[in-house]
Amino acid sequence: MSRTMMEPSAAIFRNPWDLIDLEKYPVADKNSRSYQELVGLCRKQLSELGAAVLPGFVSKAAVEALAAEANELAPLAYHSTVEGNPYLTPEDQSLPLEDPRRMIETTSLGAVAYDQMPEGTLIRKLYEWDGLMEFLAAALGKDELFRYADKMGALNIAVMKDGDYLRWHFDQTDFVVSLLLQDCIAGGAYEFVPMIRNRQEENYDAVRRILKGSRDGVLRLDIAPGSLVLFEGRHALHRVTKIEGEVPRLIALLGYDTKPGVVSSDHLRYMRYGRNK
Ligand SMILES: O=C(O)CCC(=O)C(=O)O
Ligand SMILES: [Fe+2]
Repeated sequence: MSRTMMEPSAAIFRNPWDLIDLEKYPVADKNSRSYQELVGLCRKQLSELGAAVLPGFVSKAAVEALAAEANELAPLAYHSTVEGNPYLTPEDQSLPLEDPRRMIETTSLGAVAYDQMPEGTLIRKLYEWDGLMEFLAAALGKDELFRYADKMGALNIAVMKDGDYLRWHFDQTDFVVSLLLQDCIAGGAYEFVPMIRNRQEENYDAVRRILKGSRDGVLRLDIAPGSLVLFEGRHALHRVTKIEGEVPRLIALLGYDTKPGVVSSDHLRYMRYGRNK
């Protein structure tokens, strides 16, 4: 990353909280009433929808600086094309073809890994700030959160270019925190079906209908750059529709876990970053 790009932003955003619109989102002031109200609002949205959206979480100036930074990092992204089912399980040929576990689609996207982001970049400052992590724990209703300990997977910038697509899937983790940095010209919509499955019931019929094109219960998150999204993706089927046009969709994915020291598997690292070291 060139120093000319870094210096002006670094001067304006000395502290991680300088990136955040603190008037709207008083995340630096744990003891205030407005902090507690914000936490309450997030919990309510999460329990009703499985998602909480905080539009304009980072200020306009901060989005510009973060997007500029992400555009500089984007050429480092490893692009992968992976076929699979929504459960990310190996294909089981004993199942009927109409079973959603056999309904294969292709995901294609790029990822800039945490270890490719220089120390001191704005996105790292934000992610590495304990204050944000504490706020997220409260908003997600967890006692404590830890940054994901994987040197590649902890923080990612997903780079989705013309024709890229993130297929319908369930997450293997309880939640994802994302910050959209740059939107594409067309496509790239975040679609989801809240609580289509739960711990007791897989609801394969409903999943199959969505995979075959039904719009029954499908919601769209209409988010602008600068929005922070907390999403519980284990029970919600979700996807990002195909990107169209020359401007890539850039989104930061902030990894946390309720346990310390959690890392990714070798297999997943090879798939997502094309390397293990
Ligand atoms: O790019 C997004 O908005 C969602 C990413 C996602 O669903 C995932 O990483 O599992
Ligand atoms: Fe997901």
